[in-house]
Amino acid sequence: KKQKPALLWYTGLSGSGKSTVANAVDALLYKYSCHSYLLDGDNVRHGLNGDLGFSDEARIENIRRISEVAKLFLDAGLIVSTAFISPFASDRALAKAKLAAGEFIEIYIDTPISVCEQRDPKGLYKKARAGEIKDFTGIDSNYDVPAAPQIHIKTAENSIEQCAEQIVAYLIEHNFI
Ligand code: GGZ
Repeated sequence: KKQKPALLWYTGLSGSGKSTVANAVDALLYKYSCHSYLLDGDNVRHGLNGDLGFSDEARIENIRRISEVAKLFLDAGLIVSTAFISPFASDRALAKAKLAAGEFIEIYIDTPISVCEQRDPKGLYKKARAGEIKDFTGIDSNYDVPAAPQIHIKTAENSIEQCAEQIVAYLIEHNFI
């Protein structure tokens, strides 16, 4: 059975678990013999978008380029995942509008900021609270909570494996894989 191209658009706060869940989903997709690719900060913000910071304008351009690159991968037939905060609903809507109906799957990684801040794997929340980092999402930069995500993930209540299974179940149910 052939896979159908899809864009798994992860959105959520820093430390919410976007990359972790997306990597777990990608590992499952590999087991299902699917051809997939994951775009995240590691392979995009250091390369293609190395010139961009975290002002509103820079984030808008970050997401615009990511959505264009994702579209290219979709054209090649892949199941693409993007794991970026993507804080603005208007930019997520623009990404969705570039694709065919149903191809854009918004995945809200809904982790309370208190939990993200407790995890603080890179010490960024601490720095943001201390005023050493400005424009930090959830502190002094806005995050628009998705109004109607296709998939709603709670990492504080479920294991990574359960979260990944929930997403793969959606893909099976909607005949993407
Ligand atoms: C938010 C920041 C900031 C500021 C650096 N605000 O937890 P991380 O480290 O690995 O993920 C965050 C990442 C956010 O980059 P994105 O490309 O996903 O953001 S956006 O979609 O809004 O363009 C965090 C780190 O970069 N980081 N400064 N001020 N996150």
